[in-house]
Order: sequence, then structure tokens, then C-alpha cells
Amino acid sequence: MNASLNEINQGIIEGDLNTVSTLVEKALQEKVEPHAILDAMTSAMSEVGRLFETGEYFVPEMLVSARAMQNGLDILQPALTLKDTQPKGKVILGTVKGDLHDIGKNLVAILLKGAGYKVIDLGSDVAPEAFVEKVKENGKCVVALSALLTTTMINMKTVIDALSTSGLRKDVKIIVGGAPVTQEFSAQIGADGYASDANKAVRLVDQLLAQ
Ligand code: B1M
Repeated sequence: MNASLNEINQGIIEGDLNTVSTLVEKALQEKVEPHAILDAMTSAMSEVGRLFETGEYFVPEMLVSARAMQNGLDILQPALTLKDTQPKGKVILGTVKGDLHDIGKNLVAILLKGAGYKVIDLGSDVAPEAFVEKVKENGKCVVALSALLTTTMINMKTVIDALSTSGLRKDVKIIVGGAPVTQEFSAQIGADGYASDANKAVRLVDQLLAQ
């Protein structure tokens, strides 16, 4: 990792809120490849997770690191997004009920926008009824569900069931992702596909809409 990427990585681990935005801005000015900046940022969050698991970090430390990461993403986003293109399709995206983790979901949103999709981001801790309402408003689309907790991933099935009960399941393709989610779980709950990271989520949406 080069020196500026290393500084960004450390800034996120240490939860250095203002420094991270400034460093990302500087790296972009120095023409560092935006995806390399993103990789340095996501690997910092994995390290934060490791520090939490080993008891060196607690929830407040995780929270400031997450804020530093989000500040950096806000600066990076324009460099990863296509401008003035006709949308290729619509994606309704959210982290499921009970789950506040939104960075992975935000990354999926940024890369989908970057690939030319219109993204309707419902945020985190989203109730199944909110997905149903948005699908009713928007018609045929992709519904993309994120979950980071083993205790909330089952709420993805609740969303799928709510869409089926409302008669909307046939109008949507449903994709799922997030650290505890697997291909097997995706098949088990009746989703149309699983992606292990945000880049793969974009490729999966491309494939599903091409069918
Ligand atoms: Co939380 N947390 N957290 N946390 N947190 C994890 C997830 C955890 C693994 C940490 C650990 O123990 N090592 C653990 C979960 C254990 C489990 O269930 N197996 C955990 C826990 C336990 C908790 C609390 C319960 C802690 C507590 O209160 N005691 C609590 C729960 C709150 C709640 O949600 N109800 C909690 C709270 C928090 C904070 C609020 C402090 C903060 C989140 C802030 C925020 O998001 N705004 C936080 C953080 C930051 C983390 C870690 C450290 C980092 C998550 C992250 O942003 N990663 C995390 C540890 C870890 O992941 N190693 C942890 C970076 C992000 C880019 O990766 O989100 O995985 P990720 O997204 C990836 C892929 O998963 C995928 O693409 C991305 C990469 O390209 N992906 C998709 C994600 N969504 C996708 C959707 C798709 C496709 C791919 O298609 C739709």
C-alpha cells in the first residue's frame, strides 16, 4: 500500500473524522486510482472488526471509524459514479429491519450508480412494509437487501415473504448480501441471487436484468 493509502487506512482505524476526508481528497488530486482508495478504506473496516472481536475496540470506537469511513466515501463517491447517463434500471436498496450497519449497503449504492442504475436507497433498519410500498410505487425493479448480523439476516426472508403476500414477487428480482450471508442462505430464503461484495452485486444485477 502506498503512503497516502496507508494514511487513509490508519485514519479510518483511528477514527480520525476530518483527516480521512482531507486525505481522500488529496489522494484523488494526486490521481490515485479511486478503487485502490476504496480497497484501503474497506480493509481498514475489517481491521476495526478484528479489534472489536479481540476486545481492543468497543462500540464507540467502531462508530467513529464508521463515521470516518463514511466521510471518506462521501468525497470518493463522485469519482466512482457515471454522470448524465440514462438509467439502466431501478434498484430499491436497504439494510433490513433491526440492522444499523449501512456502510456496505452504501458501497453497493455507489457502485450501482457508478454502473448506471437508479438507486432508491431506503437506508438501514428498514421494515418489510417499506420495501413493499416502494415496489408498488416503482413497478418492475431489483430489490437489494443487506444484513451484517446473524440475528437480522433472517429478516431478508420476511421481506421476500411480504413481497409474495402482496402479489409483487413476480415483478422483482431480489438479491442479498452482507458478511454473514451465503449463497446457500440466499437459495434457502428464495432470493434470486447472492453477492459477496459490492462489485459482484453490480455484476449480479446486470446478469439478472439481462435474463
Ligand atoms: Co457492528 N458488528 N455491531 N457496528 N460492525 C459487525 C458486523 C461484527 C462482525 C463485529 C465483530 O464482532 N467482529 C458483529 C456481528 C457479529 C455477527 O452477527 N456475526 C457486530 C456487532 C456484534 C454489532 C453490535 C451487536 C455490537 C453491540 O452493540 N454490542 C451492534 C449492532 C447494532 C445493530 O445493527 N442493531 C453493532 C453496531 C455497529 C456500529 C453502529 C458501531 C457500526 C456500524 C455503523 C454503520 O454502519 N453506520 C459497526 C461496525 C462499523 C461494524 C464493523 C466493524 C464494520 C462493518 C463495516 O462497515 N464494514 C463490523 C466488523 C466487520 O465487518 N469485520 C461489525 C465495511 C463494509 C464495506 O463491509 O458491510 O461487510 P460490509 O459490506 C461488504 C460485504 O458484506 C458486501 O459488500 C461490501 C464489500 O464490498 N455487502 C453486500 C454488504 N451488503 C451487501 C448487499 C449486497 C451485496 C453485497 O447486495 C444487496
